[in-house]
Amino acid sequence: MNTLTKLGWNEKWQEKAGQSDLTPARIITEYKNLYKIQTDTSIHLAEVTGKYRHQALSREDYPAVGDWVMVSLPSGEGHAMIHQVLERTSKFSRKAAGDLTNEQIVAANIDIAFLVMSLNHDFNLRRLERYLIAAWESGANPIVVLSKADLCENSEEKAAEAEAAAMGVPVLVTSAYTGTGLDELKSHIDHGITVAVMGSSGVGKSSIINALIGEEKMMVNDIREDDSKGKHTTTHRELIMLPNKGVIIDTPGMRELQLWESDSGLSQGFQDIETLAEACQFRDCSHETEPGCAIQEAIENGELEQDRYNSYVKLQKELAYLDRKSNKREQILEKKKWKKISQYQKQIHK
Ligand SMILES: Nc1nc2c(ncn2[C@@H]2O[C@H](COP(=O)(O)OP(=O)(O)OP(=O)(O)O)[C@@H](O)[C@H]2O)c(=O)[nH]1
Ligand SMILES: [Mg+2]
Ligand SMILES: [Zn+2]
Repeated sequence: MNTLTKLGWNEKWQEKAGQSDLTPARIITEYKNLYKIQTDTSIHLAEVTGKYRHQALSREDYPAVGDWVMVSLPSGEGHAMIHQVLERTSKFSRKAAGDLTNEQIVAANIDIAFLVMSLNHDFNLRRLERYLIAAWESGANPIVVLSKADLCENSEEKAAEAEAAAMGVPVLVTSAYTGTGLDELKSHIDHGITVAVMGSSGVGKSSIINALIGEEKMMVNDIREDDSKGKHTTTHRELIMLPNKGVIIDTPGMRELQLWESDSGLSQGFQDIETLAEACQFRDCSHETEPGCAIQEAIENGELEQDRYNSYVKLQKELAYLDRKSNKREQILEKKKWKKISQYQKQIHK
């Protein structure tokens, strides 16, 4: 099998690439304005062409780790030039930190998202719900990976709680130290599959990847006693080929996952609540004080946890707010686009 195929290249990508003199490559690392790419035969640093930069309207138009790009290679020293990003099949996005209206793509073209949560300090069902929504929205299939089982005495109990919140998504109990659950993790990865590993800083994402590849490739800070604290050990997103099959993307821990958008992710993540709501007496039930409210009833009889419902309401509000923001942003982008077009036309007519 050639390198490109190992990286996940297939007929569908070939079709998207069409007939081209350019070389296909995958983005394996992203730095500031600079990328590391892998072609079938070599690895290069790469940047986008001037034309590309000129046409890009916003951050999500730029390549992200996992993207397939069409490049021209340098004849000698120098960077490869990225001319085109092939249309993504999936993207895991978040709201860019400190920026209300920008989308940050954490990883593109992923098939599976490992949502890692440690069984000690990081365990938090509300956070898990948030990750699940982002994963559903991404187009990838989520798998919940509970890590550091060796540090937890009631991991079965916690797994059951996570299963209840994850509704049908596989929940695996693992330990990078003892090897628990790693075979099951591996069983989800196949040829041509791209996995992205997400979660808070210090939950053991890089350790899991090291355990899967069987060597200490990714940096792990062994002095750190606790998770969720201190500096991030992994600082760049990076795509790595697994020794047997598939590729995996390591990501720096997120302090907080701010949702970017969700058309269907929220519904998929909270199907239990949306199904209940269908049984409310009033179609426009606000699930507060109305008679015949199936949700209030389910909370009372313990079928639905109050915390889970609160979480749903909170996330819904957050997404509605973002939606209003991003409508505004679309308008700004539209203006930008027309400005670019008119500048371009002026240039031609000079
Ligand atoms: N006890 C125990 N400790 C672990 C396990 N996996 C990782 N650790 C420790 O947890 C700490 C963080 O591990 P990393 O793999 O660097 O975590 P990370 O999620 O990649 O962190 P960032 O790169 O900062 O996002 C290190 O000190 C590891 O040695 C495990 O299965 N059991
Ligand atoms: Mg790491
Ligand atoms: Zn109701």
